[in-house]
Amino acid sequence: MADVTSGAVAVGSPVSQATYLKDYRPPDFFIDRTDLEFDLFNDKTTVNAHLTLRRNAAVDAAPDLILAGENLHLVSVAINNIIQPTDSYQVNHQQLVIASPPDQFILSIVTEIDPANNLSLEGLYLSDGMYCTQCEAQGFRRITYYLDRPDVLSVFTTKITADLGQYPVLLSNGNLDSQGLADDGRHWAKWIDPFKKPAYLFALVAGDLAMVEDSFTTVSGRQVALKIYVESKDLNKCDHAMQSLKNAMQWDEKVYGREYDLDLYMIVAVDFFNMGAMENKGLNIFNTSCVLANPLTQTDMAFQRVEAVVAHEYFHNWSGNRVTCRDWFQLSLKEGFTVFRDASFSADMNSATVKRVEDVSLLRSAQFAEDGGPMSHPIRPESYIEISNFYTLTIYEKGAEVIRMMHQFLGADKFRAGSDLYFDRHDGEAATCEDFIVAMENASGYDLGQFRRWYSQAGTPVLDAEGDWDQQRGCYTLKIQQSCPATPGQDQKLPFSMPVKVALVADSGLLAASCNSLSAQLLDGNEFLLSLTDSEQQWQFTGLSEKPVASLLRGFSAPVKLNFHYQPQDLLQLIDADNDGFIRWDASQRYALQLVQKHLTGEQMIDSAAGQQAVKALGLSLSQLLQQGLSGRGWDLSFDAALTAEIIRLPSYAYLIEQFDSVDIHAISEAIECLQISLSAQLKSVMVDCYQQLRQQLESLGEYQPLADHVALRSLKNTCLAFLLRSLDSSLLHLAETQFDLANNMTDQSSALSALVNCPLENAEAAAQQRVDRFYQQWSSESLVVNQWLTVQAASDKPGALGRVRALMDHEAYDNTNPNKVRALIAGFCMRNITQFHAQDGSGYELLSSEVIRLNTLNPQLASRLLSPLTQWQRFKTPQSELMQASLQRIADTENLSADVFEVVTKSLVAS
Ligand code: B3K
Ligand code: ZN
Repeated sequence: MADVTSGAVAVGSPVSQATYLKDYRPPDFFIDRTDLEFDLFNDKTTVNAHLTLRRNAAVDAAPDLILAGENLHLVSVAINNIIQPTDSYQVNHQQLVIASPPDQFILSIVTEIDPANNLSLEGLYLSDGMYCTQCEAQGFRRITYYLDRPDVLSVFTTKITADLGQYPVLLSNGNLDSQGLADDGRHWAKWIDPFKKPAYLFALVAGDLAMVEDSFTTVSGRQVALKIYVESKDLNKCDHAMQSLKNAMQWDEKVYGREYDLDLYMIVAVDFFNMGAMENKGLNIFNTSCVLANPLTQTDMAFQRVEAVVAHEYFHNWSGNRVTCRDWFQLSLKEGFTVFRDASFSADMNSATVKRVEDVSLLRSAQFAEDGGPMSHPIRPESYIEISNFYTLTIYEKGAEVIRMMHQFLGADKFRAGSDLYFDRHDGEAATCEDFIVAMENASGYDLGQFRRWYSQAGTPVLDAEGDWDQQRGCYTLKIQQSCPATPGQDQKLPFSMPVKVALVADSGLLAASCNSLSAQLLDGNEFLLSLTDSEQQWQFTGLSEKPVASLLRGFSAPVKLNFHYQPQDLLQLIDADNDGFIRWDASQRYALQLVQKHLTGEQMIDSAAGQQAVKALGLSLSQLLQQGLSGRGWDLSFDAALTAEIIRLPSYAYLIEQFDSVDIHAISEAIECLQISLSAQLKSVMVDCYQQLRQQLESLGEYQPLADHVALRSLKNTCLAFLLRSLDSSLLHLAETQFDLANNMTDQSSALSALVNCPLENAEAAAQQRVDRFYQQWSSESLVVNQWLTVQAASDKPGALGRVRALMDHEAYDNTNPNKVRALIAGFCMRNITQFHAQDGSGYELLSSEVIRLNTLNPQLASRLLSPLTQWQRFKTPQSELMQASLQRIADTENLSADVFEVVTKSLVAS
């Protein structure tokens, strides 16, 4: 009897039931209007909801109306203004059932809620004395009883009444209709949102907020007021978000033909927020970390994140709000597409190659791990226990890769025609992934039949490629086999359809060739787009003038693992001569990975001659790269400095862990350290040169600006610094000390701090500690900077990290109910301090499981996310795997597990 798209599971409920896609049926009732009145008081909030209901004539509707509700105190129920006797309805901890109501009626429900004690940060809650909401996915049911499902779209009006002194600013979706004074020093504001929307896009804010205002004239000449609301102390940190918003609005008009629809666009920054931001119609609510940006307090990376998240939420106005999702299984319809859109935007605003490298890096480490772990699910899942657990890298990032593959197959023009058709056809509706694919097919004439498997099959496909060179015929034969490992509930997989972009590379660059296969398309500049559809396929490239190195999966054209037996010298050739930045970076990662693998099987990088030789060859190649970019007066901007920084950086632990079936993390760590020491010794002099020249060049560019070129130079400079401080040469310590002491921007200051804190030299310790203390004194009043300070310390792999983390948990700056603080310190330790988190005695796991148990009832979403490193337990060798499993069991044995934690823990343990 529960409605199939909600499937609410109350916190603490003993049975957590699953909801299935196959059970979807349209709603029994529609809500044409939702008129809300909020009376905010410090001890409670009263919500008066008037719902204009209409039975869905198109379905064989159940006689009763079933509304979802959680943690609500029901005061009264009225139908058409007549208060109903309590025996005419049923209410329990997750729903209100009205027996056999009329076909059309107005239902008025009065509920009381307690935002001040709502630490879950879902529904209406207080963030540092400011009321705000988070309703996606199922938070609205914590505000009032409702058909809390995305296919019920309604016109909302919202009247908010609150104390004028404490809450002078009252906001909701849409346009301000009217406002006035009320009794007892209170005031009110009424907002009307003319666009129909599902309840998950509802928002309310009440607080003492300052505001920055600007405006944007749309392509059709309409003026839109843009307002960013923050605490008054943060008014000097809004310019970048505002500029990013205007850039995004313009970009979406140009690239997707999408214009903004309301007269007002508001962003509110709050300090207590479970994720990055939320795209509520006309009233986005943002984590402060994704809005505020000032050169003194935020890094280049933070600037870029603000730009990306502001754009992402703005793009949702079309991909998510105007066209929303039919049910939560379709989440990737809005999220995958919107991530694809924001990634394209960021690529246009910054270094496109580096954006690609960053995205692929995240995908290959964290998303691939998810795809291969116990929570593995297709981008359109078939069931869930708690939908909050499915806001995953798979839905977002792999979802975006799937859209990207469609874009490659169709080409930019046909893809645009498809997206136009999709928006036109489904405007004002709740759509499905299938609707999107059909629109793409209809507009392009392209058959996406087999391609649909990306939506239903989980797991990361594996490509095993082989190349064969026929010198006499000048012919290179490429054979690719594809497979996909079993994932929970899916033993057998059918072949995927995917674009594999390839080229053939020689010292001189890309070679001309021809290929007469129907599944190969010659693109501009000697690249081929291969269409891989079978479990095994072969292509012959002829007319080659010399033996090539295969450059495969260019631009990371499909989200797969590629196995190919590259010889070390082939990889160096790709680093040197390929014109695809992703491939050059990937080749350096592969080279380093080969070194680590060989080290683990005995070809030690320091002790064996062959190992030394192999490191030296890589060092030579990297050193040439740095020398090419450096002219006498600094870095030549025609060489992408940001990409160079990525190429010289060693692979992350997350990536390396993914490459082994059975992970001995401490052996990997030892290998990486050897590589670090050998390479930094070899590259020391070129890096010092590079560092000094970049420093001077940046100085000559004047004041800090978050421009792509400047960001690139700082990235390379600080990558060199991090390298140099790990080179065991104490004469280089002063570089970081001086940079810290003289820094006029947070990128330089925090990079120097991090370099010092991670410096393995004993005599660095005092210098590091002194800067750690000074940093805190300087920035203790800046919450976001304090978060960076917590992370730098938590991520330091110097001995004793756990003790430092425990001490910081008692520090005045730490608040264990604020997700940003918990992520900075606890996730900072568990996800960025891999060796200490995996300490032999299990103490890292113990810390994490205790925190998960503490947060389980307070903030289940945060608890469940935090626990994700433990879900990977089966990948590790003993004793790690056993200790991790024991920690999971300890969580599983806890009473009153939230649905969020219950789902992740049980699925992780079942997989054993
Ligand atoms: N749509 C929101 C995410 C909501 C998460 C709810 N647990 C942010 C975004 O993707 O834009
Ligand atoms: Zn989103």
